[in-house]
Amino acid sequence: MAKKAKKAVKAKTKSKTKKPVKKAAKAARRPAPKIVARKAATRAAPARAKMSTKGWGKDGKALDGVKILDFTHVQSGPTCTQLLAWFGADVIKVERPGTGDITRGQLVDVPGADSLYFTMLNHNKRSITLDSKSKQGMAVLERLVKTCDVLVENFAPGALDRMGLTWERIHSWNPRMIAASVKGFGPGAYEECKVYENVAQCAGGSASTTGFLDGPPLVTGAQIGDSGTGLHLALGIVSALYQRNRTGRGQKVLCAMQDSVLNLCRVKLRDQQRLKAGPLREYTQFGQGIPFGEATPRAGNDSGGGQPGVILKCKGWEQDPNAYIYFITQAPVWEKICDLIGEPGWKTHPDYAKPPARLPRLKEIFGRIEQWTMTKTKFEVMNECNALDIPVGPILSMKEIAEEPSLRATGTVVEVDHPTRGKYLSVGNPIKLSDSISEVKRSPLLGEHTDEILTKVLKFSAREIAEIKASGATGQAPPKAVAAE
Ligand code: CAO
Repeated sequence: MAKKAKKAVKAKTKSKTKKPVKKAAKAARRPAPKIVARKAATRAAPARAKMSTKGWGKDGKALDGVKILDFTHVQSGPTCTQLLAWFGADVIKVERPGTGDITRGQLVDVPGADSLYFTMLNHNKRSITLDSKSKQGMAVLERLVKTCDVLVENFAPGALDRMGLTWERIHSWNPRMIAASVKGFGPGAYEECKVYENVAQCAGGSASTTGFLDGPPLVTGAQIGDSGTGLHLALGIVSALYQRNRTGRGQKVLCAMQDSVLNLCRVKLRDQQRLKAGPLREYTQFGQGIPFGEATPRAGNDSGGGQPGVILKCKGWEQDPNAYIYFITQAPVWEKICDLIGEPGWKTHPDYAKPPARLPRLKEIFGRIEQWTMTKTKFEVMNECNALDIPVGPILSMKEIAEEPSLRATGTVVEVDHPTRGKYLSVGNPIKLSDSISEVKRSPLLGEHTDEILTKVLKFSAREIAEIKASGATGQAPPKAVAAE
C-alpha cells in the first residue's frame, strides 16, 4: 500500500512539472497559504484502490494483511488486540511458557479450562509461547518485530525496555513498526505506577463524580479504565497505520488509562468549569437547595445532558432488583408525559408547565411519575413511552441481556464453542462494518500456534526450530492442535 501511495505521489509530482511555464508563473503569484494548502492536500491524498466488484462483506476484512505482535495481558491490551483481530488483523499473542496470560487461570469456573476472563478477551488470536528473556526467545522476537506491523503491549512501565525491546531497537529493526502501549499514567509524577481498572477510574475523575451526594465515591461496573483504554488504543493504532501509508514509517502510540477515563468523563470537567458561573441547576441537589462545593459533585442518577432524569420503580420491584426504569422529563415531550401519567393540568399550571418552575419540584414530580410506572412492568413503560417519543431506559439485568434475541441476531452476544470448556456466551464485535463482517473465533490454547508461527509466519528452518525448542525458549511442547470450530 505504501508503495502504491509513493507511486501516486510521484505521478502527481511528475504531471505538475509538465505544466506549461505560463501556468507555473501564474501559480507562483498566488498567495502563499493557498499553495501550501494545495501541496499539503496533494501529499496527504492516499492512493485510491479500484472499487471492488465483490458483494458487501465478501471482499475480505478491513485490516486484512496487518500483522500484530500482541504482547498484551489481563484486560486493557487484550481488548484492543481483540478488536483489531475482529477487523481481520492477524494477531499473534506472545505468552510466557507455562503460565501464559495470567487471566487464563483467574476466576476459573471450569477446572482445567481457560477462564472466561481469558476466553472473552482473546478471540480470533493465535498463541505462541516464548521466554522473551532467553537468547533464543529474543531471536524469535526480533524476527517477529521484523515481520509484524504493530507491537501492542501493556506491561508495567519499563518492562519492555528491561526485556531489551526499547523503541530505538524496535525502530532500527523495523522502521515501519508501530509500537502501541497502555500505561496507567502518562509522563509525570505517577508514570512508574502499576495500574488496574479501579485505580484508573479513581484517578481519571470517574469515582469522584459517581455515586450519591451523601455517600462515598463509587466505581462503575463498566470497565472504562481497561476496556475503555483498549478502545482508545485501537483507534490510535489504526490512525498510525493510516499515517504510515503516507510517511512510510511507524510511530509510538501511548494511551494512559487515566487519560482515557478522563476523556470519557469530559462532561464532568465541563461541569467543573460551569460551577464558576453558579450552581448546576440540572443537578437534583439544586432543586433540594443543597449548596455546591468547589468540585463537580456526585450526581446520583441525574442525567449528564441537563434534562432531569431518575431511576423509578416498576411493577415487581419488591422481588426483582432490576424492575426499574430510567425516566427523563425531557422538555419537548413534557405535555405527553403529563397526559400519560394522568396529570393533564400540569401542562398549563405555572408550577409545572416550564422547566425552571419544575426544578424545585422534581422530587414531587418524579414521585407522581413513579406512581404510574409502578403499575406497569419496565417493558410496558418502555413500549408506552417509546410510542410517544418519551426517552426511557429499562434497567436490564445481565440475564436479560444474555437472553435478548435482538442482541443475538446482530452478533453482539454470541455463543462460542471451546474445546476444553464447551459452549459459552461472549460479547461479539460491537462495531459493525457493512463491508468487513466480524466472525467470533474461540481464543487460542496456550502455545497452540507456536509451531505454525515459527514455520509459516517467521519461516524458520526445521533445524532452527529444533534449536529454539531445545533451548527451552518456547517452553514445553505445545498441546496437540485442536480443530477450530
Ligand atoms: N517472557 C519472559 N518474561 C515475560 C514475558 C515473557 N513472555 N512476558 C512478560 N514477562 C515479564 C515482564 O518482562 C516483566 O518482567 P520484569 O518485571 O522483570 O521487567 C514481568 O513479566 C511482569 O510484567 P508486568 O510487570 O507487566 O506484570 P505485573 O503482573 O507485575 O503487573 C500490571 C501487571 C497490569 C499492573 C502491569 O502490567 C501494568 O501496570 N500495566 C500497564 C497498565 C495496564 O495495562 N493495566 C491494566 C491491567 S488490566 O486491569
